[in-house]
Formats: sequence, structure tokens, C-alpha cells
Amino acid sequence: MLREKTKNKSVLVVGAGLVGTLEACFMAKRGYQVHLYEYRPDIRTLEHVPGRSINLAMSLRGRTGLKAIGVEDKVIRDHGIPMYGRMIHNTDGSTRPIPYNKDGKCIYSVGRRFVNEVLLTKAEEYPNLNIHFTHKLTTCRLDKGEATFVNTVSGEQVTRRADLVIGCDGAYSNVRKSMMRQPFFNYTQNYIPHGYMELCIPPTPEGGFAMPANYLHIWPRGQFMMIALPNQDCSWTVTLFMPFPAFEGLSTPELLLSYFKTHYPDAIPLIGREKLIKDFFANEALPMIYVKCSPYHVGSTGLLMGDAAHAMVPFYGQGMNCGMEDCVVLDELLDQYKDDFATVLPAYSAKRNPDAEAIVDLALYNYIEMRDLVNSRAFLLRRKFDDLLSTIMPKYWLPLYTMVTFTRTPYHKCISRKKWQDRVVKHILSVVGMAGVAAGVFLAKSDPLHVLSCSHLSQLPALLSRTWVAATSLSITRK
Ligand code: FAD
Ligand code: EGO
Repeated sequence: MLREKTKNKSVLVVGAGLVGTLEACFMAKRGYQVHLYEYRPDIRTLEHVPGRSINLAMSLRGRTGLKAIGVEDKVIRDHGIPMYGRMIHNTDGSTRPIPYNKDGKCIYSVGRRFVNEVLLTKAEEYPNLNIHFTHKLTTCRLDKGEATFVNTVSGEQVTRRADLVIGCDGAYSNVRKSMMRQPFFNYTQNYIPHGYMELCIPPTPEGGFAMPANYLHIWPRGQFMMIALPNQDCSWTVTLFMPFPAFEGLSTPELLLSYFKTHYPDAIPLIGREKLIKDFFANEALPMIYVKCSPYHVGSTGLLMGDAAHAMVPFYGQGMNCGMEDCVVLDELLDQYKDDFATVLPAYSAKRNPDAEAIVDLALYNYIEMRDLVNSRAFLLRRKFDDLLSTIMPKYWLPLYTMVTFTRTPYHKCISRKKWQDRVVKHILSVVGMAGVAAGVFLAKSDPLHVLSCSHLSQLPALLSRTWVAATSLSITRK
């Protein structure tokens, strides 16, 4: 089974999170000698795993990665909870479901720990893959394919060499840090003013879900937002997003309760008054960062993937999905260029960077848009508008969220199509507006003064033709 070309080559993956473990499996499947290093102990042996976000929304891009190594069914069919749409919660406690689409497409709520464990167990099935837990990367020389770890149990230092070192060590990547002094490596990181805190809605006394289970629940409140994703044990993980000063302002149980009464009254009995107070003050608000850098490779011996390469704010539910798609994209390029790292790595940087930066931008854009939609009515209206257009023009109007979540359209193309759509909407609206003016003029029975003041009407034919040209050129490029 193992291929001649790859079996004598070694790959070292740093970080056994969602992306690192998946990437290690991909490389083991190709026949490489893979060593996977992880700072933490084996999470399968821990009772409690510290860290962020208990569950995540998984969609097509993530599933494509899981499928390639044969664990999609295990995660999605046996474990994932389908969410067929959003459930919008209004301030008065009323709710409204909005399906993602007509054909029953859905996203899945999956447990971070479960997915990571399935991947680790899969990784152990490859005889050419070794996992080294409790090894923290301290320094690395990517240009030499070298990495140094400290064994956090014994204190011992080990330096390893490989043909390729892949950094999948998350948003605060140490591997990335080692690239900072390399000429032409560009890097930015930004914190947003919001923090997040995870709370929990327990199962009902009967042991069922306290809210309709197959939805992503959203409480849109402008600057404040809250979402909830279902867990296997019928509980919900609730994530509260607020600017950090607002978290600090909620300094007493009274202030917390009155804040919830104002913004999320229906959530108080769901979480439970006492539990809300206990959990809120036992937890802390966590920051959100986004990172862009380029290129992702160093020569033919170093590469960054997942959050290490492109951490994003969680407002699109795409961080893990994008990281898992990274693995698929690299695998395709390894096929295309016959596992020649010197060709594959630059090609990967060139192909993936525009798409990764596009989804980092889209996630940030969603943050700003959701933050500025003052209430759930505004949220609904925006969604309705998008859905209306896709009903009128289902052939070439996919709402942005649909394109990102339910297709593998390269992220940068999602943005260019969205921009194109926005231009068409503007044209349609101005044509409609012009037609309105024309009707007004007609009704004014050709009062010469009035007509003069509407001289921009002469632009109408041009506008109409532009809209038409745009529409036809799209239908051509679509074929
Ligand atoms: P990580 O999951 O951070 O894994 C990095 C691994 O590297 C860890 O195991 C860590 O211990 C290890 N490591 C770190 N440093 C070292 C070192 N020096 N030496 C050795 N090992 C090291 N994405 C979605 O697709 N859908 C969602 O719904 C979603 N919701 C989210 C909600 C929140 C609140 C947040 C914060 C993120 C969310 N994401 C979501 C994003 C998702 O969590 C990340 O994109 C994903 O975890 C990235 O995986 P990764 O393997 O690249 O990094
Ligand atoms: C108008 C209406 C403009 C993450 C709606 C933009 C994101 C954005 C954080 C949801 C769903 C998975 C998520 C929708 C929009 C996860 C997501 C969405 C949140 C917050 C999230 C949707 C975890 C943006 N997907 N999404 O439309 O259902 O719309 F609300 Cl705060």
C-alpha cells in the first residue's frame, strides 16, 4: 500500500488539535513516516479538558476532510446533531425558525473533544504514525526541518529532524513565531473588543432538550449576542459575546440578572437563576484574535496550517472547517505535484493564502454586521432579503452564508460573487428607483421644470443595459 516515493520521507506535525491530527492522518495515509507532537497529555485519558468552545458547527468543508480519512460517518452520523436552520430569539421571548434552505441542508453541532478523540484514535491505526504527548515545542528551524521539544513530564529536551515540519499549533503558534525573522514573511494579529463566555443550559428534568434541538439558536442584540449549540447529553452550550468593558460592568449577581432580564429574559429559566450566577462568576471572558500571515511555507521543509496560519473570529463558524479544508487542499497539491515538497509548498501558499484571508475577512465582516444589526428584526430582514433574491434567481443567487457553508466554492470566490451580487442589487434598486421617478414625472404631466430637475433620467437606458450585461455575463461564466 505504501508508496515508494513517500515511505522513506518523514513528516513532523506540531499540535494534535483538530487540524494537526487530521493532517497527520492525511500524511500517514500517503505513506510518510509521521511524528505528531502535542503539548497536552492524551485528552482521551483526561476527565476534564481545559480550553475553549465545547462544541462547534461543522459543515461541508470540515466533513470533506473527515471523509478523506474515513471518519466522517463516525463524527457526523453517530455523533453530530443536525441544525437545519437558525432559531431567532426576540427580546420578548418569542422565537422564530429560519431554515438554511429548502432542500434540508444542515450544519452539525459536534463536540470538540469527541472529534479530536476520533481523530487521535484514527491516527493510531496507521503503523507509520507515532504520537508524542506532553511534548512542548520550544524552538524550531523550519529551514532545516528541525524542531526542539521539551518533555513536560521528564523535563528532557529532544531535537527532531524531518523532511517536512508542519505547524498546526493554533492561534498563538510557536512554529509561526520562528518564521517572524524570515525575510518577506508578513504577519498581523488583531484582537477585537468583544470577549466570549460559555454558559450551559442543562437538560430538562425529564432528560430532554430544553429548546428545539435541531437549530442553531441565536439571540441577536446588536453589541450583545448570544448563541447556543446542542450537545449529545441534551444540554446546550451557550456562548455570550460582549465587549470586555460590558463583562466587567456585570460585577454583581444583581447587575447580571437585570442585564439578562433586559436582553435575554427567556434564557434565565433555561439556564437557571442560580446556575447562571454561579457559572458566570466562576468563568472568565476570553479574548478573540484573528491572524493573517504569508507565505505559509519555508523552502521545502516548513509549513503552517489551521489556526497557526489563519486564526479567525468565530462569527462564521468556519475556523475548524477552513483548517480541515487546508488538509484537503494540500493533499490535492501533493497528488498534482507527485509529493515534491519544493513545488507543493509554494503552490500551497499561493493557492491557500487568498482563500484563508478571505474567510478571515468574512468572519470579521459578520462580526461587524451582526454587531451593528440592532435587533432581531433587523437580523430577520437581512436574511429575508437574501432569501427572497435566491428564490427569484435560484440559479445564480446563492446567499453568501450558503456558499460558504454548503459549498466548497473557494472562499475568495465567495467574496467576489457577493460583491457582484451587491452591484446587481444596487443596479436593480436604482432601476426600480428610476422607474419610480419616471412614473412620477409622467403623473406630473410633463411639467418642464420638473422634467429638467430629473435630467439624470437620461442615465436610465445605460443603467438598464449595464444590469443586463452583468446578468448575462454571469450566466455565461456559470456555464
Ligand atoms: P487548535 O485547535 O488550537 O490546536 C492546536 C493544538 O496545538 C492544541 O492541541 C495545542 O495544545 C497544541 N499546541 C499549542 N502549542 C504547542 C506547542 N508549543 N507544542 C506542542 N503543541 C502545541 N470553528 C468552526 O469551524 N466552527 C465553529 O462553530 C467554531 N466555533 C468556535 C467558537 C469559539 C469560541 C472559538 C474560539 C473558535 C471556534 N471555531 C470554530 C474555530 C476552531 O476552534 C479553530 O479554528 C480550530 O480549533 C483550529 O484547529 P487547530 O488544530 O488549527 O488549532
Ligand atoms: C445578516 C444576518 C447578516 C457564530 C445574519 C449576517 C454566523 C452568521 C457566532 C452565529 C450563522 C455557525 C455563529 C448565521 C448574518 C456558527 C452563523 C450567520 C452567531 C454568532 C455561527 C446565520 C457557530 C450572519 N454559523 N454561524 O445566518 O444563521 O448569519 F450568531 Cl454570534
